Amino acid sequence: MKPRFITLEGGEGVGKTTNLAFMESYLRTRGVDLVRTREPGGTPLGECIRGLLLDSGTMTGATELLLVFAARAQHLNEVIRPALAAGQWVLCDRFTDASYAYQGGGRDLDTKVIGFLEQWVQDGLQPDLTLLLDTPIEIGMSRAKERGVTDRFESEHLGFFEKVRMAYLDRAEQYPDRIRRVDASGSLEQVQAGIAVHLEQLLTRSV
Ligand code: Z5A
Repeated sequence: MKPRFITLEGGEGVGKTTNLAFMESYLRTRGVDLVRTREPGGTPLGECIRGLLLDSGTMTGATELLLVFAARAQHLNEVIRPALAAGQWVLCDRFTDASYAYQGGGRDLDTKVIGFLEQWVQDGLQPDLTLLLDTPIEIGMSRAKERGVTDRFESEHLGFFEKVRMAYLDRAEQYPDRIRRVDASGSLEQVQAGIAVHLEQLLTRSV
């Protein structure tokens, strides 16, 4: 099987972590050898950058954008490209669509700058499949709140998350072949049934 690069995206508390575990076990059951990773993070340096992004005080949007791409450059070099080259699938919690959604949508940064960084750092590498877990903001926020801990992003106002969601939905419209929206507002069983449909399509795709 050709190694695939799959990313999982969505706003606050939509269930990425929960469903990534489901996706990992679904694919492993089908005989897929994979690496599960996340952004920002995935490498020792990337995890340090993640700490800065989530826990430091004020930060400009430009600083945020440069940090997520710094972590991504390291992640691609140390984890993602080597895994794909070794024939392993890569399952990644968030990737560059998050930069378009959070920094482009949420922080109103110029998407041309994001596009330039994307081209420079990724050099044409794109996920084969991106699942966008989508719920009305209130559902995701209330799920996240139940967990109790709040980071720098989670302290943002509702308008910020609305803009993030809209930017994600715009991306899905722009790249319908790669980004598949999954309704994440139902029960876990319903969401996972939706995810499984897309995984099956990928498992049976020959190119
Ligand atoms: N960021 C960025 O700005 N730019 C970038 O380029 C990148 C990232 C890559 C950290 O991401 C931050 O980095 C992120 C954007 C920024 N900030 N935010 N917000 P993260 O992915 O680590 O953080 P997160 O979005 O806050 O993820 P999360 O809080 O861990 O949420 P989640 O993984 O989507 O949800 P979960 O933990 O799986 O589920 C939340 C709860 O809901 C949990 O108790 C579940 O049991 C429950 N749940 C899940 N699904 C269901 C259903 N269907 N029904 C009922 N309950 C459910």
